[in-house]
Amino acid sequence: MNKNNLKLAVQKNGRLTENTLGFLRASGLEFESYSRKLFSACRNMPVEILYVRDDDIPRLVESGAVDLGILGQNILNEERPKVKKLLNLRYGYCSLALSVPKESPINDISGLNGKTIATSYPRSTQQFFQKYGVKVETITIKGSVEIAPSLGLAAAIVDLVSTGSTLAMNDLRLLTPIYRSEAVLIANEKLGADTEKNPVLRQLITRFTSVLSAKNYKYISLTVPDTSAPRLTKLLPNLVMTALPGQRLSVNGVIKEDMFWTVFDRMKDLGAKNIYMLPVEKIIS
Ligand code: PRT
Ligand code: ZN
Repeated sequence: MNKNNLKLAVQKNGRLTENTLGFLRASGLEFESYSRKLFSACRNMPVEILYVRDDDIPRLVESGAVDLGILGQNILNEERPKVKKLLNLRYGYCSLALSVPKESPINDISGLNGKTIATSYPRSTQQFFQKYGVKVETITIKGSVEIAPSLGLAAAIVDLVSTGSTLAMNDLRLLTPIYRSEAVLIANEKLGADTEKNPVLRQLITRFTSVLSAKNYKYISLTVPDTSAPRLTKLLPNLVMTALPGQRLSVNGVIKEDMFWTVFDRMKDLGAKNIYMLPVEKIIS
């Protein structure tokens, strides 16, 4: 390892690993990774990737042992390390949620007054119940929190949920979400002052944001009769139009994905044909 290289800690082997490595590669970082590797030096940038347990990332970044880390927002909320959050990365989506056994008579938060809640997130749990003025005990369990109610350990659980299938499998029902989470990029608080590392950091953030903003956009391509041009320009002002034989125009450009279905029907009315929508990999502006 080289001390002037920017160091980024990522989860070694877990739910965030595949998406994180995919995101880094989409951002143009070239590196080897296989399951037994502890760190990789990037071939094309002075960046080193360290593979660690996600629980260790807050301390590694806070202490400055590494400069950057990628982990779930849920861990930040729970541990509140002194680090700077730089970006939401738009994968690893889940919610921290309060759930009770299907047959439980409890139907609202206040119904849990005086009860015990099993969780790996005691701080988030206590903070949530305090907000509602409800007093609960928490019992901290690191794995398989879902089985605590059936063992008679707790009246409810607070755990991460994504599809909800684990809840269903354990005969639990969701009472209320507590907060939403996704993967985030964090930095050591003093990193901005490191003049040696700053240019690389800026370059990396530019690459990350160009990959993230591309996720919002789609490349669209279609043809319309040339008489539709004025109305189409009104609808989608930033598209490029090129004349085709047969009084038709070829129309191309980038649109916001959430606009697509709203304009789709109107484009049909304008005689649009050969409509293609493609993902955009990167946007550099
Ligand atoms: O070994 P290491 O300590 O690094 O990993 P870990 O076992 O502590 O974490 P891991 O890999 O399970 O999760 C890493 C991160 O992924 C979490 O901190 C979250 O930010 C994010 N994430 C996204 C999730 C989930 N979705 C998720 N569904 N983390 C955990 N779960 C678990 C949840 O705890 C429950 O057991 O999946 C189950 C529920 O899933 P569904 O789909 O059945 O609802
Ligand atoms: Zn962990």
